[in-house]
Amino acid sequence: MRQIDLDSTEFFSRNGYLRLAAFHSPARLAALRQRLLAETSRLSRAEGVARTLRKLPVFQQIGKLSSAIAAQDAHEVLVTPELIAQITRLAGRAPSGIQRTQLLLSPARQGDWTLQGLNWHVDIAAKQRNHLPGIQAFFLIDDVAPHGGATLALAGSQRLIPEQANAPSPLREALRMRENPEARLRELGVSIIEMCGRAGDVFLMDMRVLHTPSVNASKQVRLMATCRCLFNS
Ligand SMILES: O=C(O)CCC(=O)C(=O)O
Repeated sequence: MRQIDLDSTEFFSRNGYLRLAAFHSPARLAALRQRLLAETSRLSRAEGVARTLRKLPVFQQIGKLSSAIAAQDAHEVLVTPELIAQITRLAGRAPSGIQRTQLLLSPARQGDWTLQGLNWHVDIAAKQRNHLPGIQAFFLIDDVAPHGGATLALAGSQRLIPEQANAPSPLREALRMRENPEARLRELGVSIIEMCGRAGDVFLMDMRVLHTPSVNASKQVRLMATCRCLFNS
């Protein structure tokens, strides 16, 4: 097993994420990947389902498709003791809770890729800005191309949480900009990363990091999954 070294720990604490390339082998993912491809293909050929999906806003399509397919085996395949050991090493302590793995599936050809109108959010409110509340793992079950619907994260945003929850956030203002939000984000010391790559890659993300679903502009269904590991304060 590859160890998380000091450089990785520092990278994670500065950027709020870490990519573990080829963490799972293709052989480990093969049966899950095949089943999800078969199920998503069957659903896209079922005229009623396909029509319902097309009528939904882009991000609701993800929830609808993901919940239409059972994911019992995904947790055992993806959330291995080795992964929990890596998360424990990164956080300096073991998670106090590990949620069940959820599928993140996007239909193919959702439209043009864009940074406009995305749903940037954090999943849990950090009680203390300096406390790591959890690490969320994102799994690539199949290859995901750039603009192929991978989760986007705002690397470094965990360092810029406003003191008051309702205080104006320069990050949110930058994300709403119509022209070149990325330049303004760079000035603020953060950058957008797209969790695309090869089947077997895993991204670990500090749960204070802003992230969002994105549009799948590719011809291939997006097969990802996620699991949240939480820490007591
Ligand atoms: O890639 C996606 O669909 C977004 C996932 C997400 O926002 C989450 O799991 O919290």
